[in-house]
Amino acid sequence: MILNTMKKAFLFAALAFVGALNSLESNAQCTSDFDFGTETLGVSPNPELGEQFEPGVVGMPYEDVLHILLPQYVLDIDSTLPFSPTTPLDSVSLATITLVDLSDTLVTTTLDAVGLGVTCNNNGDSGNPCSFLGGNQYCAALTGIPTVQGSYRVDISVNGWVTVFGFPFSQEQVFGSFVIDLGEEGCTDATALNYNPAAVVDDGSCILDTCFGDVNGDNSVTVGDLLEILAEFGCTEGCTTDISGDGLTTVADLLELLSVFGSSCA
Ligand SMILES: [Ca+2]
Ligand SMILES: [Ca+2]
Repeated sequence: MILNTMKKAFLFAALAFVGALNSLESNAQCTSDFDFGTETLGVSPNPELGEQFEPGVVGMPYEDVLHILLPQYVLDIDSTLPFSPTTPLDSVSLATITLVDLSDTLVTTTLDAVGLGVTCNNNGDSGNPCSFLGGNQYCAALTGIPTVQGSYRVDISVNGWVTVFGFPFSQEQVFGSFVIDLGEEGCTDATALNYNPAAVVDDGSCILDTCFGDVNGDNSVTVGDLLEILAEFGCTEGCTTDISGDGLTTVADLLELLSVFGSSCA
């Protein structure tokens, strides 16, 4: 009896586990819902518009989606190709994705090696989910948990297929202008005092060098600032030259100013 209950509990646990796996899979599935407007060919993010994959934080779940709109005709991709204007683009399939380490471009790695993977969704249009048909919009989800820090160029190699005089003909093309940064959460402002070069996602912790003593904003502490303080000397409310932080403009501010007099800030 007890054994039977245990068996049932085990079965239930196993089913729940399989269910969890399935739901994980469906979470990774993207939806081809990007608005390309009137374009016949497009990609998002689009490196030509300065767009890139979202940066990833090591140890934190990552997800970004690549949207692709394929044209109906081959010449819409490359008008110099020796095809007629009505030659249809049969399909484009993903061949390989290689990561090139931007700190040493001789070093390459794989998505898998940095903790990421690709899940294509071709809306069920063909057996290979990473095979996309011409004239349609598709997507591929980039998901995982980054395991290493680094800045990588994402070289996406695809095979484009056309049928010429009844023969399938393929051409490989590499898209190498995507970049993905993997690192930490921290201060990403290079001018901040606590700038973290490994930070790829800003967590709002940046402490900016506000150029102490510079009340007239010219990035140096000079007689100009001294005159500003003297002009507001004795101020007790809403003082713009209160550098000591006590709410007043007094001799304390003059002394603070003199302690950094002559300094300049970057
Ligand atoms: Ca100044
Ligand atoms: Ca003061």
